[in-house]
Amino acid sequence: MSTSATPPLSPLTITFGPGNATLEPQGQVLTRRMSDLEGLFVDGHAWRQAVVDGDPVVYTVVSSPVPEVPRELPQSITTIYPGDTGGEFWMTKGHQHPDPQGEIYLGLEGRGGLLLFDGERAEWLDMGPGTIGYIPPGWAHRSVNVGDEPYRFLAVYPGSAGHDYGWVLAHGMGLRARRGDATVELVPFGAPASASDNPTRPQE
Ligand code: S6P
Ligand code: ZN
Repeated sequence: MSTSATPPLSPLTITFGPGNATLEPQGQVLTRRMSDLEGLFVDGHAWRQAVVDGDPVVYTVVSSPVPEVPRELPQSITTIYPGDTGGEFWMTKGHQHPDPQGEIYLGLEGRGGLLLFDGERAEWLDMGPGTIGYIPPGWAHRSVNVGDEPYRFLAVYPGSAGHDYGWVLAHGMGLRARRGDATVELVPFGAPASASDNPTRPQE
């Protein structure tokens, strides 16, 4: 199987490829570049400059062939590359599941964080190899690379859950993860970008 399979599926094994970066057999592969992340970083000037300066790949999502349909349990590996834009660590778009169902993440490589937001309360879970992060039903979720190497995790989620990206654009994620002196600094979602991160931006 090399793309999405059609149910009913026969029992199968799925194995990790080299460096835990791929799944075998493999389904869809998604590549998210900086230009796909418009409106997500608080510093829009830094985001635009990063698009002009080569539009780097921020993350990839490699899926197994198990399809996103009711009763199936699809899996995927997300790899977020290291970096920051205007001081804000590189991250996934983030989404809500329109059909509120739980999901689990298993950290595989690198250092990351799982930011969760239920519309009122935000939670941050430190993630690394061997950590299981549980996403309860109804919590929007975004992953962040807070290290210097690719951060990689496996996700397993109900096939009927769906993905709503507009919810995050409308409601935010409660917090943002910024590069601090020694570690990650969590700041309120609406906090402005720091001017020193972007020398081309006029001082207010
Ligand atoms: C799916 C699961 C992950 C994300 C992936 C990319 O429910 O949460 O596979 O899709 O980490 O994030 P996003 O927010 O771009 O879908
Ligand atoms: Zn999800």
